[in-house]
Amino acid sequence: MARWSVRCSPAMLSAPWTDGLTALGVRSSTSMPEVRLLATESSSTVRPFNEIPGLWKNSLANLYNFWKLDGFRNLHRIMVQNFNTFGPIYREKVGYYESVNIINPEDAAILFKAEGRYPKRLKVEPWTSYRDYRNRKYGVLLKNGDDWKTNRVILNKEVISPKVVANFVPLLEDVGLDFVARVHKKIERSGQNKWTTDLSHELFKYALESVSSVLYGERLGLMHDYIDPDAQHFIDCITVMFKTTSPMLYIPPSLLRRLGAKLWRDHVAAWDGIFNQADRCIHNIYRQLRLETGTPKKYPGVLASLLMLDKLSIEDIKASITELMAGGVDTTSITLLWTLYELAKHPSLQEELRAEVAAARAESNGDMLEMLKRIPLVKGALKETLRFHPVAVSLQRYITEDIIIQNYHIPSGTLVQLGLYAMGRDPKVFARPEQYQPSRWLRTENHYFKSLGFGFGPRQCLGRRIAETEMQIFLIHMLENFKVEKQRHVEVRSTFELILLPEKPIILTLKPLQSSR
Ligand code: 2DC
Repeated sequence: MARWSVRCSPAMLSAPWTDGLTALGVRSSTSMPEVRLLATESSSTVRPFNEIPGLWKNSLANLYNFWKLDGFRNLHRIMVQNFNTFGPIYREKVGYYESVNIINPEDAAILFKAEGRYPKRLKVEPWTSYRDYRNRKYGVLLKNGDDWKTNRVILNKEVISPKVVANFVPLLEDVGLDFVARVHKKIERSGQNKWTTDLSHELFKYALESVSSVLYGERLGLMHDYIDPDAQHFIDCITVMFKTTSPMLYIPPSLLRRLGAKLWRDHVAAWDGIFNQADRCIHNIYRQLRLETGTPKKYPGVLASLLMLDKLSIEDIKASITELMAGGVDTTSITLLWTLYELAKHPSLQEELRAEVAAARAESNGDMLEMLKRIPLVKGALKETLRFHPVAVSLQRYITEDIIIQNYHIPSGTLVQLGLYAMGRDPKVFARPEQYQPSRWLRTENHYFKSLGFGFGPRQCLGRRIAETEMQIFLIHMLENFKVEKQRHVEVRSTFELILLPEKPIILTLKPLQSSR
């Protein structure tokens, strides 16, 4: 089978194939003569959509197989297996959803160039069903078309533009310092000069405290010993919400709702809990804002900024703020947990990162915003974590024009998925993928469409800058204060619960760097 890929314009599809070949020949004649050879041999006819390999003919049988393989929890590994069986492109139909799957960065580039003006990803049906059922508005995550664009453009300015990120830094730094103080206290109380624990609960609180402080400009107080039971309930609801979503990707929620199934009821209860907590936070800020007069002295948070800007309806603002709050807990905390786990496995890398942070601190007189510009290896570590342990198993788009990938014609309107987890572990894409090497993200290598942990383009993760800043600040503080260690080598795999997460608890030990404090 000829294996090559090249960027194609839609014109190449309708034009006589010689045009395509000329384009190819010109592009590759100097660097890759073998590509031209293959092209003349086999691409005189681009192969039709129906010839893409894969199991797409019997969707019910596939659903049954999927279920037998425990596919609801193994989606990522099944995708890897499918790429091994069928090659870099395959078609699939499981239950009611049909897609073309790809794995190469060059093909991802073709996909994202065909995403159109209103990029659309796979609809997470249980999430829209809940909102329809409870009569709540969709936030920017679930909106499409013009409505999506208008909201997204306004939100971008308040959430991911570099200008506002500077406002987040002092807020996030406070949370980071409180987290460190809390760990020191735990270590002291243990009487053993170390603290061994499953950090996930602490990280959930850190993440919720961080995202809330950015959104609301106010602290929830989750770094104390006593924590508000409502906040804990919110955290638990998010976990249940994700967990109950994945089976409903394949079994229509409308059906489960009519059957009164427990899965649907649990899902509704989880979202109810999430919305109630978010509503309370939003209401609180809204009331304060009406009492205040004049412009605030300090940065008031994303919500207050949006309300004062007065460009989106209050209902639209609430919907997107709720999504950011719900989306900003498990995603960052799990990424941080994986990162600490990798640092514990690689003590010398840990030292290297610590040295980078120390140098950055010295050079920037402790100014956090300046420090963040001087920690390329720490940033590389986060990219490396997202490569090996991505939050999202895949990125998807409904393409808005015909494209050619791996010499197959894919018609406009098709759902095309990039297997992000599979790509991150493919030795053809990343040399020695099993090794954790933050340095591979330094400028020496080619990163063309390889760093996709937050997606790509105008539909990429809206919370990206909050998440990145929050995680960088966390790592800086942790590296400056503690050594991370782990017990014997135990390999922890990922499990799919809509997002990918560790299949079992990760136990880590934190030791203070200066042992006599
Ligand atoms: C799950 O096959 C697997 O960022 C499906 O913070 C395809 C799919 C579609 C949308 C993806 C989802 C997967 C994983 C979780 C994602 C989601 C879009 C946004 C969401 C990637 C890959 C996430 C985690 C958001 C969640 C915010 C929400 C709680 C309001």
